[in-house]
Amino acid sequence: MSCGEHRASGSSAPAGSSKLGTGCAHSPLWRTTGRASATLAAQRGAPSSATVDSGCEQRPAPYAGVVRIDIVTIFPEFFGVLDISLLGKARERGILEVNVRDLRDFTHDKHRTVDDTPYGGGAGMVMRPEPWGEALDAMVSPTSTVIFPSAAGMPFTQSLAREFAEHDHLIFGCGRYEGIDQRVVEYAASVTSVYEVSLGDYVLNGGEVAAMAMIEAVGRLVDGVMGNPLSAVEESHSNGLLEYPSYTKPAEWRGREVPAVLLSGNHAAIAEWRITQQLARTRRVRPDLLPPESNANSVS
Ligand code: JDK
Repeated sequence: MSCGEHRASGSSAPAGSSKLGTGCAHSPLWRTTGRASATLAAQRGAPSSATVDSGCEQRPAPYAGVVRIDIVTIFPEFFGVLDISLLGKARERGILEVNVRDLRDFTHDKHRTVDDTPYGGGAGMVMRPEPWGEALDAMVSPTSTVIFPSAAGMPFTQSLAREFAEHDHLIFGCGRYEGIDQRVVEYAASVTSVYEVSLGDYVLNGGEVAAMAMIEAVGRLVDGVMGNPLSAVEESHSNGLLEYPSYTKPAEWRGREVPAVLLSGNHAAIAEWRITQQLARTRRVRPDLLPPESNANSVS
C-alpha cells in the first residue's frame, strides 16, 4: 500500500470526486487580519509531534494530530453548539481548534453587504465574491483544505470524513442565499485543494448545518487520536453494513424481551446473530450498500 492511498496529497483528487486541482500557491498565504470573530476554541501549544508524519507504517494511519478548522459564515452564532457537542475533550487536549469567522468582517461598505443579484437573472441573491476572496486570503495556505458545502457537491461519506481528519487545516465556506459566486471556488482551487461537498440530496437554507454535520463527523475521528483508539476500533468493526440493533437492561421491558441469544453468553452465536441482523436490515432499507448480485432477488 502506498502512502498516497491514505494520506491526502495536495494535488491529486480522489477518483470520481469533484475536488478541484491545486494550482500554484503564490498568492497571499498566512496573511492574517485582525478581524477574527467568535473564537470557539483557541487552543494553542499542542505538541507538534502530534502531527504524525509517517502515516504508512500501520494500517489505519489517519487521525494524525491537531486539526485546525476555520468556518466562514454570516451566522457565526450558529456554531455555538459546537462547544457542547464536539469540542469538549478534543479542545481540552488541544488537538482540535475551531475558529468561526464572520464573512461580513471582510466587507468594506457601510451595510456590510455580502449578496447581490444574479447575472443571467433568476430568483434570489448570490454571494458576492469580494468578501470571500478577502476571507480566504486571510486564512488559507497551500496546506489548507477548503470545503464548500453545496447541494451540488460530491456526497459526504465516512470515508471523506476520514480523509478530512488527516488534514491539518480545514476551512468551511458556508454560503447562504442561492450560493456563492462560482469564481470563489475556482480561486480557492488555484491556491489549495477544494471540495464541494453535499450532505445529502435535499436542499438546506445554507451551508452551516452541512458544515456542522461534517465537523462533527470529522471531529470524532480526530478525537480518537488520543487515549482510546476510537478510530482503529471503529474501522475494524465497520463492515460496510448498517448497524445491528442494540439493547440494554432490563431484559424485559413493557412486555418486550431482549433477543435471547444476547443473554446466552455464547459469543460466536452473538456475533453471527449480529451479522444476520445487519444483513437483513441492510437488504431492507439500504440494498444499494450490498453488492449488485445480492439484489437480484430483492423485488419484494
Ligand atoms: C450551501 C445556500 C441554499 C437554496 C438553488 C437548489 C435546485 C436551485 C442554494 N446537502 C446540501 N443541501 N443544501 C446544501 C446547501 C444549500 C445552500 C448553500 C449548501 C448555500 N444554500 C440554496 C437553493 C438553491 N436551488 C436546488 C434548484 C441553492 C447542501
